[in-house]
Amino acid sequence: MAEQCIGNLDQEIHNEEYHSPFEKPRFTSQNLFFTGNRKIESLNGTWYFALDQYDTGLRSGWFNVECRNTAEKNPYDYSLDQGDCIEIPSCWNMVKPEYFYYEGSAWYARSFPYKPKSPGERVMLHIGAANYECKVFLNGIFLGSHLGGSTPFAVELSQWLQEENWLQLVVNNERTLDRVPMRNTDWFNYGGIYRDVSLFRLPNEYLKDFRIFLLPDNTYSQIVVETAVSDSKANDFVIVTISDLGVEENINLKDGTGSLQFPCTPELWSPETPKLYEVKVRYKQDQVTDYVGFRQIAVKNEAIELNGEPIFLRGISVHEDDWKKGKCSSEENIKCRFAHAKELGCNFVRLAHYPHSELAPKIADRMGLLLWEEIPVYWAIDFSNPATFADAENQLLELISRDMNRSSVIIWSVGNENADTEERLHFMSSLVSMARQKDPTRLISAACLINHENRRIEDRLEKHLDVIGINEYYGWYIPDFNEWEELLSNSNPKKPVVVSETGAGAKSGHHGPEDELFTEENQADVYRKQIRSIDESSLIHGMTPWVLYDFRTPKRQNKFQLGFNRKGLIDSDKSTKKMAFYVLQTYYRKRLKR
Ligand code: GCB
Repeated sequence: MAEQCIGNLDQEIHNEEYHSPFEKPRFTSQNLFFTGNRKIESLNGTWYFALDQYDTGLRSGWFNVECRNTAEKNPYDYSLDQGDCIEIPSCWNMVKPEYFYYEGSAWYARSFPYKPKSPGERVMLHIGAANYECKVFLNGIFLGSHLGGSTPFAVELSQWLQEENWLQLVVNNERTLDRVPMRNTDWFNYGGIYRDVSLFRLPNEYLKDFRIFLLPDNTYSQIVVETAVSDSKANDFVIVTISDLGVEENINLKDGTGSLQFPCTPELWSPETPKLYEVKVRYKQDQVTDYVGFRQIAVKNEAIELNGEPIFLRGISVHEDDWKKGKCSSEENIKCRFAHAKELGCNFVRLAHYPHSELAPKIADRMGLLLWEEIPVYWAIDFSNPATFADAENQLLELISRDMNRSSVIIWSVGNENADTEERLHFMSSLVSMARQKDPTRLISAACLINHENRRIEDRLEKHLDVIGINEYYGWYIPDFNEWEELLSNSNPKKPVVVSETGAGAKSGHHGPEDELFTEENQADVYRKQIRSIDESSLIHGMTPWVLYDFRTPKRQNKFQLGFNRKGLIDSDKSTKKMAFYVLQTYYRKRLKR
């Protein structure tokens, strides 16, 4: 046994299949449970940390408990509880200058004590997000791994817990062709555990899933509840209480799941009246609370309707990016982001290009902002690879499961700017069908490319979508504005179109003539022209220009960019507004009155 610990055995250095024992089981949406507003025991804070560029840890067993005990005697290349440390949540790139461009594996380790508090309790580890793969080891045992850099996952620890425990998380953020996204993106590939790590103590039988929504039948008078409990044989009931609406209903379970529709006329949620109700759910010893708004979003007569009224989506796209903290977003950061959107006059925000923090939709629910949420099916991912599809589908399922009760979320987007091939059509239309089947309360979209050759809004995926997102950069990548106007008059998509991206780059403080690239004047001019044509077009029912803040991306290295995409309306300092900010603000204020 001790021999296995030695990191320089031939077998270990020559074995290129070293990773295969550490891939399965995979933690997927099936492992998630209903978190509601349950009590947590936070595992955030200081963890031991070791970069592991060559995957020596997996090759030579850095999880091996015996190695730790004999480390003094064996030439062992890892100290579990000595050496470097890191805070969770964080992106390692932002922690030390020498970690900035690191892409690869890193080992996180910490101990924690455990004492049961009630008989039969079950303990779940919940990780808000780790980019991109995360392998979990508890007390030297491999429990499984998760794929997907922006969605939460859960791992039941109960059966392996001891009085003192060592938890090791191995995170790998390599960019590979089969991942979602793949190697090439226009944002920075931050690595690490950048959302909360928590323990939840659940009773032996607990609520696994709980969804509550207004039935989208135009009557605004029926609430639907769907639930599932941990025991797939349960035939008892779950109780739902909404005191402010005088609701107390039993939902009968059959084989662990149950649903109920009952009459109820809540005050409707909207950006102007973001009314949330306290919803309490009880199942045996398990009690959970959620705060939920009730609204209906639909497409009617080629327009988007919120609660039966046509709505123009005055939006802005945002990345989860901070020049100091990377992808790590605190409640304060998100509130600041949304406050800027509100100041612009937005009623809508596109959370691009991957699921943002779970706090974002919770805050949007309270602040009254509609959201577009998206999975990173971005550019040329490997559409013909079934494993890539399984990964993308699971990311979407995890997102839906996480945010199902968030009234702010009105659109699921299944991807961004993917070439119109057979494989992509099959891949993305399958995602659309799955999302529709899982969630009847939201619209499905994707940010599509336009057909420049035919000068039309034209993409075979459109027929599967409720809302057609189009990314167009007339005035920037394509200088000829006439083509855009021709394209609009040429198109008749018979579905509402949202301009999911448009914009221009400008370095804040750089001024010059309107036709000089990267000046604030040029960016403002592009916005003026875009706004004029969008305003005049009856096809367009919303817009989310690109982008609220300048953001970090290795792709952009000219003298104005220096590692940042400069299409922000606000500088990466998150306070200096460019001229175009005010151009869009003026338009949105005018649009509000119509
Ligand atoms: C796009 C992409 C977005 C880029 C943007 C740009 O179309 O969807 O991720 O950052 O263009 O700035 O070129």
